[in-house]
Amino acid sequence: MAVSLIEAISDRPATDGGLISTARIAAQHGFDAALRFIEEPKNRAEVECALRIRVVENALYDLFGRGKLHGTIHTCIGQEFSGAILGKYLRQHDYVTSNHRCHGHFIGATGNWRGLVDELLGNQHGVCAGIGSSQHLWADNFMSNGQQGGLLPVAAGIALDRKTRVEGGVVISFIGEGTLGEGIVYETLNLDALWDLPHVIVCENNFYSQSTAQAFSVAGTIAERAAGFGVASASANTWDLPAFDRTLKTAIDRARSDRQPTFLVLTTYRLNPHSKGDDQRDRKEVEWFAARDPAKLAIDSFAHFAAKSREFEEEVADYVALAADKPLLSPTHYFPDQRPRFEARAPSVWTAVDSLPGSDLRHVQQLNIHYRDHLETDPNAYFIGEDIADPYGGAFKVAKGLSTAFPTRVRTTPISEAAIVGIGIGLATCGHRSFVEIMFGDFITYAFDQIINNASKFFHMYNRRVDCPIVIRAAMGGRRGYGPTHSQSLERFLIGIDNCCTLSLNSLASPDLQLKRGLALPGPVVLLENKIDYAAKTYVAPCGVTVDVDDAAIPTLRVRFSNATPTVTLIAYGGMARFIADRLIDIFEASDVVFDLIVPISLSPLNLAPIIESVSATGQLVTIEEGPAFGSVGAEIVAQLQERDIGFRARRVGGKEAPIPSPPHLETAALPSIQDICDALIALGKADA
Ligand SMILES: Cc1ncc(C[n+]2csc(CCOP(=O)(O)OP(=O)(O)O)c2C)c(N)n1
Ligand SMILES: [Mg+2]
Repeated sequence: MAVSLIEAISDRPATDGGLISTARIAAQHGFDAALRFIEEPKNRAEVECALRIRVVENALYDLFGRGKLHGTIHTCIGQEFSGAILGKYLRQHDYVTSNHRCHGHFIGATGNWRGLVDELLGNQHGVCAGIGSSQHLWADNFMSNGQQGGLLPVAAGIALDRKTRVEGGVVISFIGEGTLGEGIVYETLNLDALWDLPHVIVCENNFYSQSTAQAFSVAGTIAERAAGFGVASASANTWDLPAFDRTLKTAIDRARSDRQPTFLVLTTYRLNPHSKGDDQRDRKEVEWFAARDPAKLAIDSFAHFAAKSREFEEEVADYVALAADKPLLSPTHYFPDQRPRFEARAPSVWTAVDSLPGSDLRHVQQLNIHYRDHLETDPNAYFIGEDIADPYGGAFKVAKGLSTAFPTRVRTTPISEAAIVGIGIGLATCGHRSFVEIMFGDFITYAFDQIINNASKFFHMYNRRVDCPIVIRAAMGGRRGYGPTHSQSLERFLIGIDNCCTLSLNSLASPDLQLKRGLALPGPVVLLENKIDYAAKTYVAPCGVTVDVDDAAIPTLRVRFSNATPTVTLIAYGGMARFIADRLIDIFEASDVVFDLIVPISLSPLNLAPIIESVSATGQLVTIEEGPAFGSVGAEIVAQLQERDIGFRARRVGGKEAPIPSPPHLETAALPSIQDICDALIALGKADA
C-alpha cells in the first residue's frame, strides 16, 4: 500500500503537526535561502563537501544496485547538508555519533570518503577493515552503530568525559525522527539535562521511518519532547542553509561554552529509498522535493560546482575501481584469538585460602573497601548507579561513603538502567574504567541492548581499536523473599554474550582475592554479587575441610574434605556456592558421598582446567545453580567436558522454570535444595552401580 505524506496526514489530522506544510513550507521558503548560502564564497567548502557526499553516495548506491556491495546501505541523498555543515564547527576533541544513515555525517566529520568507500567494499583498508560496513564506523572521534538510539547514552558518556577532562570538547549525535519511538532517547535527554552535558542531539526529521510515515510513528510535536526535560530545543531545515548554519553553531557553542545540551530538529527529506527497492512513497511527493534539492541547485546554478561535481565523480569512480581490487581482511586476522585471555591451563596450582590475607568483615563491607580502593588508585574511574549517593549508599549499601569521598566520580542516577550502562560504556571508550550498579540483577535486562550491541561488539566491529572496560555490577539471586522480579538469576542469559566476561562473586573468599586481576580486563565485565552473600562474613571452613584457590587470573575456588578422596565433583557459583559450603556435612551425611566443590568465579569465559582436573579424577559431576538448568552454565560445562572425551556422568540441578515466588516455603521450593543435590548424587551413584 502506497502511503504518501498527504494520505498519512489526512488520517491523523489532530497529530499531524502540520507535517506536509512543515516540509513543504521549509523546502519552499528555504530554497531561496539555499541559493544565498551556496553563492557565498565563504561557504564553498561546505557546499563542496555536500557535493562530495552526494557523489560518494551515488557511487555507493550504484554499486549496491549492481550487487557489488555486500549487505545493506542507507544513503543520505537529499540530506547531505546536515553532515556537510557539521564539519565546519568541529574541533579536535569533539566527537560525533551517528546511526544507520551515517555516510554524510562521517564524510562531513572526518573527510575520509576513501576509507568509507573501502569499508563498504569490504576491503581491509576500510576505516574498520571492512568489518562493519555501512552502519558500523569508527574513526577519528566518529562512531556509528546500527541500532536506533542505542548510541545516544554512549554519546552522553563521552560528553561527560569531554565535560570533565577536555576543555570545550562537545559531542554531536544524529538520530532520525523514527527513533523518537525509543525510550533510550528520553533517558538520555534526562541525563543530558541533569548532568549539564555538552551534547547536541540532531534529530533529522525526513518524515519517514523506513516505510512508515511520521504520522504513524510520532505523536505530538517533536521539539516539545526536549523542552519537557529542560533541554533547549531548536529547529532548522536543510533548505534554509544559512539558518541551519546559525542554529547548529548556536547549539555547538552552547555545548562548548555553557556546557549545556541542545536538541536540534532538522527538517529534511531523503530522495532515495530507505535502502534499496523499499520506497512506497508517492512519486509526486518525492519529485516535488527533488525539484527543491539544494545540491542539485548548486550544480545547476554554478559552473564551479558543476565542474567540482564532475571532478568528484571521476575521482570517486577511479577510487572505486582501485578499491575493488584491494585485499580483503583475512578470517585469521578477524578471528585469531577467540577468548585469548582465558585459555584453559592445566594443571592448576592450588593455594589454601586461609593461608592468604582474610577479613572478618561482612561481604558488603569488603566490596565497599574494594571499590573504594579502585576509585582511590584510579583517578579516572567512575562509579554510577541508582540511589548510591550518601547517606543512603545504595540499596545494598555497597556504595556507602563513596559519593562523599569521590563526589564528582560517584554519581547517583535516575532509574535508567539502559542509559547508565550506555554512559558507562561511553566513559569506558574514553579510557575511564566505569562501574555501573544495577540495583537488582533482574533489571540488567533493560541494559541488554547496551551490553550486546555496544559494549560486547565495539572491540571487534571497530577493528580492535575500541576497548570498553566497563564493569556492570548487579545484585543477583533469590532467598530473600523479594519475589518474581527481584530474585531471578540471569547467568544463563549473560554467559551467551560474546566478548563479555561474566563473573560471579561468592563469599567463600574475599572480593580482593576473587578479583585480584579480574577488573583489569580491557573488555566489558558483568560482575554478579549475591544478595545473600552481602550480609555474610567470609566463609570459615569447618574442621577437616579446606578452601583452595588456583593461580588463574580470574581464579577458581575449591572446597574439599581434607582426608578423603572425592568421588564426585560438585560445581556451584555465586550464592549457591556458599549455600552448599555451609551445608557440606549435611550433604555428605545424607548422601554418603565425598565430593569436591569447585566454584568458578568466571562463568564466561569458563576456565575448564580446574574442572577437568577434578572430573578426570572423580568421573562424576553435579552442577548446581539457582537458575533453571536448561541452557545454563551447568549445561555448558557438561557440553564442554563431553567434547573433551573425559569419561564422566553428570546431573544438573537447577531452579524451577517459573518466576521465583515471594513466600518462604514457595521460594525455597523454587530453588535448589540440599535434598535436590543429594538426590542427584544418589542418582549418579545408582547409575554407577
Ligand atoms: C532498534 C532498531 N529497530 C529497528 C531497526 C531497523 N531500522 C533501521 S533504519 C529504521 C528506520 C529509522 O527511521 P528514522 O529514525 O526516521 O531514520 P531514517 O531512516 O529516516 O534516517 C529501522 C526501523 C533498527 N536498526 N534498530
Ligand atoms: Mg526518518
